[in-house]
Amino acid sequence: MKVVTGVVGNDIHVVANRLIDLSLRARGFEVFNLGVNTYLEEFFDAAVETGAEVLLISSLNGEAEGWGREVKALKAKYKHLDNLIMMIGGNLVVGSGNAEDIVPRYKNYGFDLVCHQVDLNTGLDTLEAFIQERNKQ
Ligand code: B12
Repeated sequence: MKVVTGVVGNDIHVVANRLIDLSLRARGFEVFNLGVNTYLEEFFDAAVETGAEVLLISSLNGEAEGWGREVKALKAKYKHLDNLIMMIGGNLVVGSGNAEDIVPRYKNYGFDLVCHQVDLNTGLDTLEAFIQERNKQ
């Protein structure tokens, strides 16, 4: 299964991105890693070009909050992305915040899976469970 990943916005935190790349590959995913400093349009363009089934966005400096609000409107401009699984994780706000508020907000932005300060393996287990469940339908 193909996954596009990267770090959204003007965010240069690269360590998690490298780990995400390695962990996805170890789980058998085909990874297209756009790296740090990636804009939403670039993620969607890459998803179209690669035919990816999953878009996994990372944010560490908290910028995702601003970008997240643009997701629905921007995605609607692309054809063939209706079935794209949208996942986001890392530090999803500036400063502290609690997942009970953050998760529904990001779901409303258009993400299927939201992992605020969730460790990577737990997040990827959740992704695999989500894919399995979807394949049953
Ligand atoms: C190293 C570091 C830097 C380095 C980055 C070097 C580099 N090229 O990567 C430098 C010094 C450059 C830096 C700069 C800045 N940083 Co900095 N940085 C850190 C630090 C100390 C460690 C980050 C790291 O690499 N951790 C190791 C990795 C493996 O862990 P991780 O990033 O947390 O990722 C894990 C999880 O989050 C998760 N994960 C990540 N993404 C995803 C996605 C999914 C889907 C899932 C499931 C899981 C997941 O998986 C990873 C493994 O479990 C953290 C503090 C900390 N202790 O975490 C601050 C931190 C991330 N930085 C922060 C800030 C504010 C900045 C600056 C804005 C500071 C400044 N005023 O200039 C700039 C931002 C520059 C920019 N344009 O982005 C804040 C962000 C706060 C927020 N969100 O509110 C933090 C949390 C520090 C703090 N406590 O305030 N930083």
